[in-house]
Amino acid sequence: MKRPGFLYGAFAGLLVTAPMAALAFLAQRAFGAPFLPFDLFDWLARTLPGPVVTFGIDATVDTIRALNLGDVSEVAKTAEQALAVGLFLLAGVIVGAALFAGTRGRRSAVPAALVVGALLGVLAFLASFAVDAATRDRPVPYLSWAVGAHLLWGLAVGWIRDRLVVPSRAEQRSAEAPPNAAGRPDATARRVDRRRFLVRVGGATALITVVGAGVGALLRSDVRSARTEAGASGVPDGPWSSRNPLPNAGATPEPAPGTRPELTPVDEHYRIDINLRPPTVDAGTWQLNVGGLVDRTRQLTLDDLRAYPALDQFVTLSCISNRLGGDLISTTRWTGVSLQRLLPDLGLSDEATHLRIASVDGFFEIVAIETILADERVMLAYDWDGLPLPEPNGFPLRVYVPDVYGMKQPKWIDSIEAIDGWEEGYWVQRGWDAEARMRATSVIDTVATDMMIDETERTLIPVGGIAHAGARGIDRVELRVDDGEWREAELRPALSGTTWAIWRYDWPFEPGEHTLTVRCVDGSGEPQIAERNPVRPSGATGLLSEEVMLAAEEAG
Ligand SMILES: Nc1nc2c(c(=O)[nH]1)N[C@H]1C(S)=C(S)[C@@H](COP(=O)(O)O)O[C@H]1N2
Ligand SMILES: [Mo]
Repeated sequence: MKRPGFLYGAFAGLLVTAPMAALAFLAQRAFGAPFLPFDLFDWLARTLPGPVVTFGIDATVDTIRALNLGDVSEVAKTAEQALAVGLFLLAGVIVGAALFAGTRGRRSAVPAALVVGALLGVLAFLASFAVDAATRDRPVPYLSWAVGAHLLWGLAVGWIRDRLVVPSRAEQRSAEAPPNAAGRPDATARRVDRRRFLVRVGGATALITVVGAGVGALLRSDVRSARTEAGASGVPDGPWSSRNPLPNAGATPEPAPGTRPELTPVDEHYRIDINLRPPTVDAGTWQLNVGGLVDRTRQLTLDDLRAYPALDQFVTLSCISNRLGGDLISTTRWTGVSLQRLLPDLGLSDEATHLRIASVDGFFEIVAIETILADERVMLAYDWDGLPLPEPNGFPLRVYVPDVYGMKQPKWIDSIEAIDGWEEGYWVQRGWDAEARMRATSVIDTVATDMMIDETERTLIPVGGIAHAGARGIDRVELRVDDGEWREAELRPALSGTTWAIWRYDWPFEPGEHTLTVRCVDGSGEPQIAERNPVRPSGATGLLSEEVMLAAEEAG
């Protein structure tokens, strides 16, 4: 008997895995079922060694920047999602090939395929259970779902394999009934039949894939937006910034035309985390578990936390992976409860020196109690710009610690454990800076050649951008044209001591080609580091330059 080889198996794996992914996507959109390919990818991202993961992230970000694909955090998520689906298909191809190869001598591949399917189903469930809060919430239906889907996968692959078996001549001769009306076809005829069969199966699976993915994409995600709901019941009239002037409204200088918004619209705030889809947390059942070195464990609800005096502060958050001049930095207004205020009510024992703050996605960081006692701005935040945190940014609760990069600030937190020593946090374990203090950075957002200012003697080009140095503030921003002197820019008062400051320099330019370079000095008098360093392990350093070409007729 001639058995189809592993290449057929690879193809069968692809044919069956593609519609399975599409149907899983449909199930996610229709019922909010955890999406296997994403959960597996997220599990890999947590489990693989730090350098491998960081290499993957670097390669993605480099590609996005090199090809100029746009918003880094958004495009990177999409690229990772595509990669997750690609890897899922690849796994299907490999297991399909292995199944065909491993069942060579067997009459039927179905029993083996079912066993493999069941195993894969359980593995997929375990991966999902490890990374996805939705799976932990409803383990039984999702276990059945994962095992059922994989059993079907096995059944389909096994069936294809059995259908592709070509009987030998001797077997055909001894066969009691002719396989089809044409009499006794030889192996060549069966091979043609094989191809026809595969084309038919391929057509059917392609159809299921396209329809499943298409309907899934059209469906409005069933997962209700907790932010909208909480916002509807809690806060009346939309974002805080739509109802209030910024604290520095009317201050001078005005930002140069083309400077980024001083307050980032919340839906444009960058997003970085280890999840392909943000975890959805049910605000109704969510609680913050406080344990470890405490007199007794406590469960705090969102209402408990909102009952404390609210602390409002403008915050610029940046990712340690932000490249020089990159877009992984944003500013909004955070509201929450100061941890300093909350601490006495947590019943910490005397040995407690640190808090281990952990999230529903397995992310965690350690905050020293000393830091909390020294700075009332360390807080548990529940609102951004006057509305509950958006799901991608940590709904319902996240931590804020001034002066350190985003990797130190868990989102979606659900537990605080008092411990008696420092530990490495999630990204520190994976090779990033233990302190992760924000580097000073300054960026040219705009050289507004279309908004020149005509004076009697000369014409000025407004140049402007931002400078940021964690909670140290910005003392001075300077601009240099070509190899000239450093000239001081005007500084707009920042929204707070922890936000970026907008600077502006009205440049009395000369026509020609110029290089503009910007640098800053932070509030403690420390100049921005000019030496170039990559983002890993401690955040990017270096000065940014902008090339401009000004034709003679532009001079007034
Ligand atoms: N639970 C959780 N919190 C997290 C992360 C994460 O992966 N999981 N990523 C951190 C990183 S690296 C950054 S830069 C900030 C980004 O916050 P944002 O997405 O709201 O801008 O979240 C931090 N908090
Ligand atoms: Mo980050």
